[in-house]
Amino acid sequence: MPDTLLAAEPAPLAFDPARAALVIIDMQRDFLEPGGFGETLGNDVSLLQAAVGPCQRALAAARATGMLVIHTREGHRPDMADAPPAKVERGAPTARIGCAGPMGRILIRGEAGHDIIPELYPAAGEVVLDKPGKGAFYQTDLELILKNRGIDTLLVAGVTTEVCVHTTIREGNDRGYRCVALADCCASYFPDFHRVGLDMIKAQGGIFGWVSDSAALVAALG
Ligand code: C5J
Repeated sequence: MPDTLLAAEPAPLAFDPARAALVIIDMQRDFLEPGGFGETLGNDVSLLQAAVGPCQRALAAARATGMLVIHTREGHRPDMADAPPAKVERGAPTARIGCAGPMGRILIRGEAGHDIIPELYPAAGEVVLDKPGKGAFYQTDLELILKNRGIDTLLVAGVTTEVCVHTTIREGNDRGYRCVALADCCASYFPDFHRVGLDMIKAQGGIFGWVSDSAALVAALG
């Protein structure tokens, strides 16, 4: 398929949709719904709802073109052997990782809270990637999956902008991928961090990549 032009900052990006993947980061109940990990840290989880509609539109466009779709989930094994004590013990949450909450054990694989929100539920055949850290490349087979599919461009959506989205874009950028943050498909508990996080990606001629949005993606793929 010929290159498609995506409106983006700091400059438009020509990409081949057949060599691109939509990577939706951690749109899990644990981050977006009351009673999950995000709320235990004292956050207003309703702030993340803004990204749901734009993510749905980006996901529909990606599915319509047959683009590779990857959903990630942050979380840990039930025995927590992969959960660093430094992560579990940090801060003063109302319930720590692994503790029982209204959606099951906090940030533990297989629990209701760990699952992806119904609005963005993975379709059959889409990749669901479990990750123990913030970045989607760390201790996962993401790089192998991308290599096997000949992917060179990552369109990144999800939560939270300055944490798991940013870490993944930094990891992808260092590995040679063209990384695009879809601004309205990302959200943060801290609106200022969302804005500045996006600014950091596109500054200095695109030091980590590009910033675009769901409408530009839909237009490019349409
Ligand atoms: C956080 C994430 N914020 N998915 N995780 O702890 O961004």
